[in-house]
Amino acid sequence: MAQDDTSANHQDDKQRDFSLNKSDGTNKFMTTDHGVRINDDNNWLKAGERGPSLLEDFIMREKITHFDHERIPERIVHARGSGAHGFFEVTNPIPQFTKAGFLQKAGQKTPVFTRFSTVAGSRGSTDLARDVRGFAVKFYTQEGNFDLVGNNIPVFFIQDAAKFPDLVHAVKPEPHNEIPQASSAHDTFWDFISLMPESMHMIMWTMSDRAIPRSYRMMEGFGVHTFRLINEQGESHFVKFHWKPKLGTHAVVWDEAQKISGKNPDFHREDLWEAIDTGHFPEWELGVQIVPQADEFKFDFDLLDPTKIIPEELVPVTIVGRMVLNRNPDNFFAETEQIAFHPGHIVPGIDFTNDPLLQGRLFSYTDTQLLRLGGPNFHEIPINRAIAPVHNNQRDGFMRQEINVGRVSYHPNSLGGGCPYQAKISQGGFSSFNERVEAVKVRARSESFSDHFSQARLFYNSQTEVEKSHIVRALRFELGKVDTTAIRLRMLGLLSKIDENLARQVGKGLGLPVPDKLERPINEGVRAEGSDAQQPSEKQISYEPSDALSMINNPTVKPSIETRKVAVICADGSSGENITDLKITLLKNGAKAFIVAPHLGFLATDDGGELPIDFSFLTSSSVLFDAVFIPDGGAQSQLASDPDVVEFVQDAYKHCKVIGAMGASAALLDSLTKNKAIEDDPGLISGDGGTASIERFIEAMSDHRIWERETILTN
Ligand code: HDE
Repeated sequence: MAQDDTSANHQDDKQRDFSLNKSDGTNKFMTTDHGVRINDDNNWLKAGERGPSLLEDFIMREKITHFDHERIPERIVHARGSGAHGFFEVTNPIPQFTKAGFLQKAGQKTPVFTRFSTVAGSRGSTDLARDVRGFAVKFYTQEGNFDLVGNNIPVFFIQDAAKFPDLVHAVKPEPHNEIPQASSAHDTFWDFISLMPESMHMIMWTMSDRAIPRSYRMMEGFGVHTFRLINEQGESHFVKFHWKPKLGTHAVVWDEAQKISGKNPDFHREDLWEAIDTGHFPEWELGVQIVPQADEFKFDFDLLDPTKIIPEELVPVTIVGRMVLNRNPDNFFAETEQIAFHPGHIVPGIDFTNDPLLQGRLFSYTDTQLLRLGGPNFHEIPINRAIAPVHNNQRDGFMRQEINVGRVSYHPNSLGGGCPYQAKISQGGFSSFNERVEAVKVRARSESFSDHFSQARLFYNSQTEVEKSHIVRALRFELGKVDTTAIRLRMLGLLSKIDENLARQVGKGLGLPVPDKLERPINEGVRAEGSDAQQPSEKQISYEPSDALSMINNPTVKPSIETRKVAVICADGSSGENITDLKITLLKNGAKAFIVAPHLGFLATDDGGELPIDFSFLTSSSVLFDAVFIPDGGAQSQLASDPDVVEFVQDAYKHCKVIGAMGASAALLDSLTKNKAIEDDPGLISGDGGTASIERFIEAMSDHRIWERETILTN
């Protein structure tokens, strides 16, 4: 529905109002859940001071009972996550493609809540697992809630929802011993994958650094499936949704990820929280790839196949708006845990396609909330409530909050004046796109879904040499953790269908030859083009490499050090002037310096001053920072003999981070680089600590990582 002006303006002002449900408990008497004031919260009612506790104590029984019931089932997938409030603002309205009210006018704002997550791990697992990241956005629009429940990877492992339980069973900890947690590096996952050639494109993405982001704020997001946009005339266009991060798309390296998992498993959660807390609001642009209905069969791949992208070179991404996350939740459980996303929460102007993965999801998400949130009234939980008015004849059920008055709860009715009325399409009533479907009922996969390797190859070929080597190493790691040789061999066979050299390199790491032929049976029951039912397709489409698929060449990446963290390694006697100059210049550039020293408290600087120390070498680690700076000042010999300091700097070096060593501290760099010349490495900055050297340090940092160093290190 095209909104009239009044409601569109109203939408701009509308905030989600939680005030009725908020409570901070300050300056209030403690009461029971039923409002009786409590006089003693420390002692259970007893028969005598040293006697048995009495069952009669309704106060303590209520307290303990509530506590016993505090946990709800964690999400079966995407259990570990973090979220934030914000808004979506239209910058380039697209009424020609969609009648969705929230996309009609430039400047129009819609409140959102966004939750990021890992997939495989439990609620308490590490943020830095090698995994897909969920990227789920709830738009509270005037026409109802629209959930864009996507991932940071634009394709998926499987083509049909029927295989989802198998995929998840395979990747979760193995059932006999519940090992390993939040990791795909084990036999059952790779057993399944090695029998599912359709997963090969997604595997290339999950083995790339996309699966170990530097920050949730530095990830792209994708709606994955092809959806439809429907305009006022009822015309349909296919659409793929993209989120492009303002800070660029960046990752950590695998060794770093594993160390972060030990040093700070909340690394991403904390990063998101701190960024919002300090006013560095994370921001993404929302882009759309639009394909006219008439072009449905124009491509060499099927638009309905969720293991395929539409290369941006074929259909460019048009930016329609931006999302800013500007408020942390007040309560993790109430908001981040209880939010219920559903790809079936759509609004007029947006519609589904027959993507068989999407279709299965439409069933799954309500079903899971019924269990997880305890019944059919989860839409009444504050974080899930629509700002659009809700009226229907749904009634009762566990934990019903609304008191529906009157005696009418059916339609049609005359006793209630016919209310609530059904809306005509012209009044904003939802109507599905009238797609013609004439078909035979079958349990089958479309032939057009059978090319499993061309886009996997496109992805691999679009990576820089450094990124390719990370994929090789990730596969060596993951398959190296697999005990069953037959599974490793099957994977090498599949990889060779993507790229012979990739398979050979992985095989070298595993000490195994690449098999000539794919072992049977593979992927039973999934039809493959031009062959019997068990072999993947031989069809090959050749694509031009695409920069949008690389992280290093990604068009979202611009030189910036905004919100980056620098560890300033100090000991008593370090140059106060160097440290202060660096701190000021970093702040001006939106980044921050933290003093790390052998002890906490205050640092005695060379000029007789004192500076507060942020971390000791015990409470922090190189992997928690983006760069390292060692000021001048005579503390070098003290630092050089401290193994914690040496490890700190060596890790930064190994992880391709920029290291600035001022004055005499440069000697520390010599010992790092051994025989390699410092001049060859643009990320090793020495100087006098003055403005020029600090500027060179910042400039080098703005490239995120010094990837050339990997080549220097391995040669
Ligand atoms: Fe999900 N997925 N999924 N998924 N998914 C869930 O819903 C499911 C899929 C995604 O932050 C569950 O509330 C099936 C693709 C995200 O709360 C569950 C299939 C994509 C989140 C579920 C898929 C996603 C979920 C678990 C195959 C990317 C977290 C708890 C047919 C486009 C949302 C819950 C949040 C969560 C089912 C595949 C994204 C069980 C059956 C493809 C981001 O309903």
